[in-house]
Amino acid sequence: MRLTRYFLPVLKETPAEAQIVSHRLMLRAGMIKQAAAGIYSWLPLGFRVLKKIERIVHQEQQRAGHIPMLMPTLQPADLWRESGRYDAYGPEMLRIKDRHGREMLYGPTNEELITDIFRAHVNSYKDLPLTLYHIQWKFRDEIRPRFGVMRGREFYMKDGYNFDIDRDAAIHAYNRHMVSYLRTYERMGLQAIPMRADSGPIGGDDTHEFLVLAETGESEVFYDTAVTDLKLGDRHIDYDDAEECAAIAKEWTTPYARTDETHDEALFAQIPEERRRRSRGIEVGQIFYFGTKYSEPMGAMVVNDNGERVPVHMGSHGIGVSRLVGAIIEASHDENGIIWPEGVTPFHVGLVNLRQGDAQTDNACEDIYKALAARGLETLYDDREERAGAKFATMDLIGLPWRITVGPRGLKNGVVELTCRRTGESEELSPEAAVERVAEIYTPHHAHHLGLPAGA
Ligand code: P5A
Repeated sequence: MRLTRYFLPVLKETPAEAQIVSHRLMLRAGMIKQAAAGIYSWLPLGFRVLKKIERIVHQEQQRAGHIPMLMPTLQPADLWRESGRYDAYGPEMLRIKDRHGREMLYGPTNEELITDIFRAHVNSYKDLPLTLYHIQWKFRDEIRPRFGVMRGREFYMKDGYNFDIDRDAAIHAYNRHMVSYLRTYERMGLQAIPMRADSGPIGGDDTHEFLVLAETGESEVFYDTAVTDLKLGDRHIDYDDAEECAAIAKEWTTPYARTDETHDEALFAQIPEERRRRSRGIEVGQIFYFGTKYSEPMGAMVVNDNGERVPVHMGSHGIGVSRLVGAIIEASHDENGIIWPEGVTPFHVGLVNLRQGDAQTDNACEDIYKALAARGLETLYDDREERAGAKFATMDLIGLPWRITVGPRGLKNGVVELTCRRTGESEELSPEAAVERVAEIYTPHHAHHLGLPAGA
């Protein structure tokens, strides 16, 4: 993408209304624009990051064997009366009447809608296990929307629902989600710690939230630093293997890690003092096992292998896709701007032309731009007639992890400069070698979708 043809409305001033760094940087980098309190338009740069995150979520869900679909944002109120949640949900639910006076709502979550789909089509244990998910906009009329996309009213969520014959099978689904979530967050360059939490309006006793540690987080958290040493890395995981999933879930949930809702001071005190931490975190996901809470009142039954009709055991599992954009920035920025992890960066590399209009420099940039594209790399080419300082400031603000800088002086010696946004370190290379290096850096990130179904 050539910057002269793009839409990147960066702001020079720091917007006064933004209280936390991710909100400030998203506004300054021209990623979002507020439409109403807690409701945002995603401008092109923000949209690219949102889509990158969404893609990782899709890939990891499908790797775990979960099936994508799409449900609507508007739902009939009657379904929620069946589960008893229509009144229980309270003023956070946006209630709407259509022209015929029918009561509708903008879905804050989809347990009822998916249970209705299930009961219409599935009758036998032979069709289980089944996990369906979608990524769709949700609406919660939060009393205090704030921090930009972090606590929005309209927000983008991945929500998945498992249907299993009994508790054991549903607990496997729970563990499978936990493991796939750990992988999902790691690919985004985040450490998200599963913490025992409270289930709130979704219900059930088994629930974990995934928290990214950050001073600006809305949740108070208590943990043993042993949990922060854990990493999945390149481990091969067989998601159908219940024992393997349970073992990984146990590894992550054995060290003490809880939110203030479930915190137990006596248990916490048993951890060696040097490993005890009290901090804040951003909740980027939550998983639930709630058994037959929805299947029983809504009649989602299957015939088991004894010929009896039994309610299915269910759980639901959410990832805050739009919130993640803010959470990643909270975890990865410096005083000059955002520093995108390679897995979610809106463009893989920035290309800076130091002497726009100089034929040799322009030609070298064009060649590099084409060579990067030929390797499947997305480049933001700053082809504006601007001072070098202004171009660097824009690149630093929008946070592309790698930058290739091309100027007449370097070209005289046959070199361009490759700069790492995170460390600030630069190296001089031939244009070909610079392209090669960037391609190498992204190879592991591009390899992730291999072996997945089309569309993943
Ligand atoms: C699980 C999926 C649920 O709704 N039902 C379907 C369950 N869980 S949850 O914890 O309430 O939400 C899942 C994740 O969505 C994000 N989230 C939000 N993001 C931005 N703004 C909001 N107002 C907001 N509310 C929830 C969180 O990341 C949460 O973990």
